[in-house]
Order: sequence, then C-alpha cells, then structure tokens
Amino acid sequence: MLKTRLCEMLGIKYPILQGGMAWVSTAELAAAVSNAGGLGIIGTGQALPDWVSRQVRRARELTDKPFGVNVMLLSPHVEEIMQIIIEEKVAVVTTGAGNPGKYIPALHAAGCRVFPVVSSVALARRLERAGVDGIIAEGLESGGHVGELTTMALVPQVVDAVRVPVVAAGGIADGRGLAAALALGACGVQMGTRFMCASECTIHDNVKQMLIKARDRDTVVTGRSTGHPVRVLQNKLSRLFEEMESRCVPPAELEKLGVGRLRAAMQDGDVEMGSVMAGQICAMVSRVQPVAEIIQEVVTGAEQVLKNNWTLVVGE
Ligand code: TUI
Repeated sequence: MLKTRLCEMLGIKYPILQGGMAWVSTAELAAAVSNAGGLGIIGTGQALPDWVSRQVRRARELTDKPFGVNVMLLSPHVEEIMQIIIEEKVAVVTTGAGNPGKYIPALHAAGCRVFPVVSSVALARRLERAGVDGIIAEGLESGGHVGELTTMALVPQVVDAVRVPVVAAGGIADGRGLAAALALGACGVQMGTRFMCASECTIHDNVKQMLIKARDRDTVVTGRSTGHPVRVLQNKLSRLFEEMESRCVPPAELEKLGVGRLRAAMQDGDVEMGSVMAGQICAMVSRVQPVAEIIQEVVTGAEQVLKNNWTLVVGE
C-alpha cells in the first residue's frame, strides 16, 4: 500500500491532491476526491466570498474527510476569502499566482495547513522560511497559469531546497506520473486535468468531450505579453489571442479580452470563445469515469511501476 508522510500530515489515505481549479473544482468534485482517499480542493478563482462560504458548507455536507480550498492570489476578494477559510477552519489551503506569506500566521492560528503552489526554487525557499507546511511544485505542463520550468526540472530542485513535504504538479495523470514524482523526491502529486473528466466534475460536457478528443500538442500558452501566461486548449479564442499578441496589442486590451472566458467555457460550454484551461497530459484523458476509479487506477499503477522497477537493479 502506497503511503507517504504527506498522508499522515493531511490525514488522507493516498498521496493525491486534486488541483483547485476555478469554475471546475466545486464542492461536488472536491468531496468525491476526499471520499475516495485523496485530498479534494475547492477552486475559488475570482469567485465572490459568499459563493466560497456556500461551497465550503456544501463540501462539509458531502464528506467527513479533510478537504482544501485554493485561493488565487490575484483575486480582488483574497482578504475576505482568507477570512472565511479561517472561520470555517478549512483543513488545507493551497494558493496560486502569488506569495501567500502574509496570511500564514492567521491560517496557522486557525489550524489550517498551508501548501502554496510555486514555480521556482526561490519562492519555495522564501515560503519555507515563512512557515508553510508543504510546497506544491508545479511545472509548465500544467493547465492555467504557468511558470518557466518543467516538472522534471523543478521538482528535484525544490526537494533539495526545502525540508517540508513537496507535492509534484504539472503533467501527471496516471500511476507512472505518481511513481516518477516519488522518484524525484516528492511525497505526493497534484492532478488537475485528469479530474476534469471525472463523472462528479460539474463542468459543461462540451469541455469534457474536447478534452477526450485532445491530442498531445493541442495546448498552447497565451498571455506571455501580459505577464500572466496561461495554458489552454487551442481554439478560436487562443488563436485570436496569439494573433493580437503578434501585433503587440497592449496588455490591458488582451486582459480585457480574457474577462469571463473561463466561466464561459467551464460553465456555459463555449469551447470556441471560452478559455479552456488544461494541461499537456490532456491526450491521456480518454473517458469520463468516477473519481474513485481514477484514484484506484493511479494508485495501483504507481504500485506496479514501483514494484517492477526493483527488478531493474541487477548485480552489485
Ligand atoms: O495558479 C495557478 N494556476 C492558475 S491561476 C488561474 S486564474 C488566472 N487568471 C488570469 C491570470 C492569471 C491567473 C488559472 N490557473 N497555478 C499555481 C501557480 N502559481 N503556478 C505558478 C504560480 C506562481 C507564479 C508566480 C506562484 C507565485 C508566483 O510568484 C509570486 C511572487 O511574488 O514571487
């Protein structure tokens, strides 16, 4: 049975976190992942504080297991959302797109574990000094906001730089990915894209079908010129973005074009002019299946790889 120090720290059965994806990981998906032995995480993105409160309460109704909330630090509602997390004593807080340092003391006082997502060694070091409980090291294979390093290059460097548990993210969708992450020194993984096609995931079916059809080179990174590079599945919107960026359209205008696009894709199913954020492993997602089945496949797959690899070590 696969167990790491992450499982003990977070009170979970398997070292698998579900990425906190805005407009994608609602209380339904998060609770299903926690019920299946992983750590489900509600994605809050730019959502209103009231919505976050209701989601946390809904997740509590759906599971008695620990779950987390992801805070996107560029949201205008960060302060109020942190307050809700503290009042509700949410077990785990993950953060994205920024430095959560100033919120750590208050989160710890409420008993929350803090696991920021980072894309560099420097930020991992700084956050360890600020007292975080663990680090999620996310490579550029992931969907959404991305950094500059691959998971393969980033994870071992972060592992060497900090003592707290490191979770690998970006480009992981099956047991081989989990086994590889453990080989790099991580003590768990975070998966996002694979869970988008979970039966319990409430996104529009158009997005699930687009993911199922996607091939290896179907994602692109747009928005580098705005300072917020984002990996998405290629569509009419991403091509328009690329065309505008090639004309050096001012970042403010590009940002304006992006407003409301994630919701349009995930909720309304606009897969042409919506922002279909997804990772490079999209082609490995081939069907809609229940969360419990996804987690069992990943865990047994990793166990098999780890057991078989012993046989590669021969002689002295
Ligand atoms: O946050 C994510 N993925 C996201 S956030 C998002 S919503 C969004 N919408 C428009 C523009 C930007 C974001 C969609 N997907 N992943 C975690 C992540 N965080 N990856 C990289 C980072 C990161 C990047 C820079 C964390 C910290 C950082 O620097 C902060 C600092 O102050 O040094």
